Amino acid sequence: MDQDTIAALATAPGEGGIAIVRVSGPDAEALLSRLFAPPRNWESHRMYYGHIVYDGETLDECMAVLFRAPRSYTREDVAEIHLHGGSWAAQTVLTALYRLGARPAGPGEFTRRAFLNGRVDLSRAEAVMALISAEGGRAARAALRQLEGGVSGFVRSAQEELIALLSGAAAAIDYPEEITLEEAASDMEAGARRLADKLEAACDERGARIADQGLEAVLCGRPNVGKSSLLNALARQERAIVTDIPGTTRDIIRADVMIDGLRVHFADTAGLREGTADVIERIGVDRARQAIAGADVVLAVLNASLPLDDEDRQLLEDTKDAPRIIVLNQCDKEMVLNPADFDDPVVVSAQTGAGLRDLEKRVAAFGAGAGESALTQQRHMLLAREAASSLRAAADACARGEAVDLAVIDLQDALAALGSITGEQVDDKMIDEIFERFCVGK
Ligand SMILES: Nc1nc2c(ncn2[C@@H]2O[C@H](COP(=O)(O)OP(=O)(O)OP(=O)(O)O)[C@@H](O)[C@H]2O)c(=O)[nH]1
Ligand SMILES: [Mg+2]
Repeated sequence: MDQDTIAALATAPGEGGIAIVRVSGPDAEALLSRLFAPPRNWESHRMYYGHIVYDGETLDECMAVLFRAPRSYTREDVAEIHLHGGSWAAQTVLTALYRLGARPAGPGEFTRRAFLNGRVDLSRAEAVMALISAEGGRAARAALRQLEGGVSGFVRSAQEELIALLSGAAAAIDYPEEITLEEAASDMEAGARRLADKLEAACDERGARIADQGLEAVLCGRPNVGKSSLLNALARQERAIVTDIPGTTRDIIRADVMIDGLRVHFADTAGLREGTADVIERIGVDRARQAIAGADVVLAVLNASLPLDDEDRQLLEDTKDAPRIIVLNQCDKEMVLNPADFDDPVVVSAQTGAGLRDLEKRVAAFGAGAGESALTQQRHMLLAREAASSLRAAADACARGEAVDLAVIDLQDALAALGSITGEQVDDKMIDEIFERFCVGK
């Protein structure tokens, strides 16, 4: 256990209704008693009303609570002082605490203590950070599942399967009359491949990225079909300039929209046309093509009130293998294009808003399942893949008829990689790296 007592602002700095100062360590109760008036007989987990008084001066009116070890966030004695929001009161109280011997907490230090004192495993500690920084409902849900032990549970069951494989091998080595080495090798090969498949299936990098950072949706189409108008309608604000002059948009214009808990980054691009003499427009068209290549979903926009031209046909051809939604815009006008001629199009009007909700749902469907795989954090996926590749090496060794003991070494490597996910086997440097990504006060 760390012997010093740490303190920091636990709430976000800046204006707010309340600011919470958190203190953790052996002196938490003594420090709280020094500052809190009137004197109280602190009962654990109970809020008290009073004032913070230091050096004869009343710093703020407050509510305070003491969580006695081990029933606290860090498993140490923890005091929380709820002050009026705004940074002044909290800063003066923190200064007083530091003068009385508390040390300013480093980033993530409270959660680090929770981990070191065995209250949470590493994957849950990381979930706390993921939850704090979650940008949308989907990212938050993934973090919450992790916090509730989803990752730990998954890792534990994989470890159990691995241990079963290892004990099967041990049995074959120790009792050759009960099970032949060939049988043991073929069981181990099958088991190792099965578990490697399971670990790889649990990693969905694309889904994790989409849940965490959002979905890239790119609006493209020939000039004047209404891409910028659609962007503005989806963003519910005038982001892009709209005119009836073809070639209005040159730079990529972005707008972030939340659709059913999923963050979607819409990008409006320059109208695609060949042979324009305008240098700026040509650069814009190149950028548009790059954006299309990197999109999670491409919205190929057509003007439904005009017949298809060569540029439309080229766009449909160029995007046919991409994740794509065909959007027939300007349906408020007389329709010339027949929706039945297109592959599952969405018929909309940027002007009246008709069909926009359908379009949103179709876009969000490209993020379906994002963040719902068992593992969603880069570090965890990396280790799971490492374990899977050790398992495949073990399986290959068995298939080649090599000694079972050789495969056992690979299985042990896999076990070590899995252990690093929950922190059963981690070194100090890794712990430092993980907790340094936290903010102060957590
Ligand atoms: N009636 C009607 N007019 C629309 C609709 N969408 C766009 N327009 C009009 O079409 C013209 C072009 O719209 P923009 O949104 O600038 O088209 P764009 O595709 O961004 O064009 P570029 O930036 O030049 O590539 C403007 O005059 C819009 O008001 C629609 O759904 N219905
Ligand atoms: Mg435009």
